[in-house]
Amino acid sequence: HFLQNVIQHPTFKDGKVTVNFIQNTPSLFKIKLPQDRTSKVVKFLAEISVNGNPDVKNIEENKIFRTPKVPKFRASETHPKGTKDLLTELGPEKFCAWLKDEKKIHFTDTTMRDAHQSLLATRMRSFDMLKVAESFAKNHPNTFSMEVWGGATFDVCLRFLHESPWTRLRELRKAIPNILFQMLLRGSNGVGYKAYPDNVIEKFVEKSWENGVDIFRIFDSLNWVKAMEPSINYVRNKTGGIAEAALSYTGDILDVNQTKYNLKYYTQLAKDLENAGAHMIAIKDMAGLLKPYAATELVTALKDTVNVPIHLHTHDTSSLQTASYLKAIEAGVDVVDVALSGLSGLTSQPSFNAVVEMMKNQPRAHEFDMPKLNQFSNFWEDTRELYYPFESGLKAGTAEIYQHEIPGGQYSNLRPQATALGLADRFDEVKKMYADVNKLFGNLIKVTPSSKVVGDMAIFMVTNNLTTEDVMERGEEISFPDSVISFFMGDLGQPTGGFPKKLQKIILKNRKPYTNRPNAHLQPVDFDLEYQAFKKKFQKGFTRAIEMEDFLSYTLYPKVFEQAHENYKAYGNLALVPTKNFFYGMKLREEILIELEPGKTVIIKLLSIGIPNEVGMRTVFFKVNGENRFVEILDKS
Ligand code: 3PY
Ligand code: ZN
Repeated sequence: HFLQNVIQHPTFKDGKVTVNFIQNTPSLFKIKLPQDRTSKVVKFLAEISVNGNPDVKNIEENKIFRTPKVPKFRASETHPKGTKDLLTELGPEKFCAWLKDEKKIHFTDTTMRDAHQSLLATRMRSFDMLKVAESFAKNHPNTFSMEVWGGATFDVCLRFLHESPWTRLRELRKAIPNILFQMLLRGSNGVGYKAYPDNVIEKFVEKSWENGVDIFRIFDSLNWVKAMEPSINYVRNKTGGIAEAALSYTGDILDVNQTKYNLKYYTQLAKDLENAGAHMIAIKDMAGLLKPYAATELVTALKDTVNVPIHLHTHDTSSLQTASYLKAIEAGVDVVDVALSGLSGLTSQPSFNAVVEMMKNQPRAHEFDMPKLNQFSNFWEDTRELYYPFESGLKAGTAEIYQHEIPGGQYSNLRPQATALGLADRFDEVKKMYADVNKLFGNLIKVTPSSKVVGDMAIFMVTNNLTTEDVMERGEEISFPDSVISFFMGDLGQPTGGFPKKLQKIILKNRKPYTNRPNAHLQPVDFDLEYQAFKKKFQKGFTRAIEMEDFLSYTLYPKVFEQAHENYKAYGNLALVPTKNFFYGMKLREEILIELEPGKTVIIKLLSIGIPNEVGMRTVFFKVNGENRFVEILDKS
């Protein structure tokens, strides 16, 4: 490249070369890059180093990061047998019977899904997960399951991390073939915020199983059994996996004044879900409201009511939830959800490490190699530093949760959402309004997406200085947020006890709501036709064959997929870029290694960033595998 530049330079062509020609002509070192994988990744690094990652706000200059250490494991040995092997051997029914007979308490590790969704706005990258995946699988094969997929991770993977969620799942499956994988499925809403046609959910379930999901935790944001039934059936009929149906817990069953969601309500719901075909029942305490003595009551009652194993999920927002686990374990719960300590506590799950210690030398103890388990916690504690701009800001447990009931997974998003709208100093009002809106809406189960509707309305009311009285008295003049209108139309299903009629009229104005399943109104996707059209549209730019999985991503999130595709065409596979450089670019003289594929590594060193020229372009010089390269980047500042 360099010689080409010399030969083609006008001075050289005119035969006017002097001894200082090379020294005085820096453009000779400007080597145009071919559009290969290396060039694309270099272009990305140049872009982020000049303009920053648009997803990252409030950067601390000169922040020092620690180097996370991967706990040792034997790479050459095969994976020890785990629950995945047992499920393959027994099938879902017998597997669940085995679990019910187990005396030991079992653990689901949520580190790679709910923990970072609830603490770090879902930004955990596959790069960091894959670093420790094999080591975890080989060191702790007695983990019951790992929640690694679903919920908000699908959307965030594509939208902000520029990764394919399907590739994440496959890569993790390869590294962890022995432990059950679990995903969170929002029933008829899939992994989105609205209902999708039934045949899309069916295909999604089938493909999730094929790519590695074993346990499908299915919930509905209003606890509407009708909305969960189809997903339960798809898991039963289209996969060899486990249909775990969830009762989303709200309120307080021990409070005699709270009559809507009482013990009877939950036991009936569990019975209905068992009758609908659930292999397991989850208590999904998404806001961390299930207090210790309520856990005793609920787990005891559920054990008396249904014959399937009970799985308990909570968020430690109040810092009280380890006590609830103790009570639930005493009452016979089969599995509890925990997160490795470095990513546990507060809006995340209780600490895996601490709960194992709590049970040591007790009848239901489950032995883990504690020094090793603690090393994994340290890995995540160090890795977490890289994600500091996404921390929610909550520093201590808060009993306020019992008033506002904001789910853990929403809390870490609501504050930035409020801040972006200029409500940073009014977040207390937003939380209070969240509770007021819940009351106004008739006391809802609040979990994605119904929780988003309540959050949107709360932010809307605080922004516009509206009270609940204003809404009831002069709501006819108010244009409500789209999500609120859609909710009152019935787009997310029917809440227990129905919608408050007067409010529904105010919000819908002259539109007529419906009461059957939202999916019943949706045209099924014609897979033969639409998949072919999709392939035609997107094949250009793909470096591999397009798959049905890509089409599903597009069907769920069309705009996000298109953007991710454009990004892929420009920069290639960004999941390979180390997290520090993905979020913060490169520092001058920094040298990094990127493994483009096993055995093919590029060494990239940032040499200099030039000053902007008259049109704002900066020339960024690198050394790439020992060769000088440059990229021109528009400075957007
Ligand atoms: C999700 O749907 O993403 C949740 O985590 C709900 O709790
Ligand atoms: Zn959760």
